[in-house]
Amino acid sequence: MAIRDIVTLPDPILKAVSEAVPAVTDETRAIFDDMLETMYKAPGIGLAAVQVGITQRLVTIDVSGEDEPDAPLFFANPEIIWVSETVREYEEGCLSIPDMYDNVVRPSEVKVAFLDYHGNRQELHCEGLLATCIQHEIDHLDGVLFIDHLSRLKRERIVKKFVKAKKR
Ligand code: GNR
Ligand code: NI
Repeated sequence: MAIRDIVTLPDPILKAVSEAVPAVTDETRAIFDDMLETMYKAPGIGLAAVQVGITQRLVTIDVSGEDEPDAPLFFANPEIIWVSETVREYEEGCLSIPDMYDNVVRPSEVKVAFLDYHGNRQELHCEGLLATCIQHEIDHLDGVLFIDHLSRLKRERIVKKFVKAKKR
């Protein structure tokens, strides 16, 4: 396992649409393992492969609390197959735009189909923080960041502030 560098704004790779994996192989699992280690080290609750420069549709998530045992989740080719009509607003952040936060409104529950760590097809009903996080991560696979859900004014303010902070 290895910790990989996390790509930050304004790297254009963050706008890339990632490619579906044809199958979950040992090579895929090696990427999953590195992603999990990188995510825990950051620390973050989710990571998309594109954030470590790999444009494959792979996501790791762990929304367990600090005093709970680790509960890693691995998603290959995750697809949202159902969304609730109810929404939830949550203050999001992103490891690719460190220290910038704003409220994003998304469906409060989603059902996701994906291939797990072993390549088995699964469906998972997500709510709460997990629902917010999986939607944030699937957005990354489509080149979308949480700031793309904000008004242009708010987005441009965050990008400007981040780029300025990064230069210091
Ligand atoms: O660590 C993270 N926290 C977070 C908080 C609210 C909504 C989404 C997230 S995901 C983020 C890690 C990250 O950037 N994943 O892509
Ligand atoms: Ni992110």
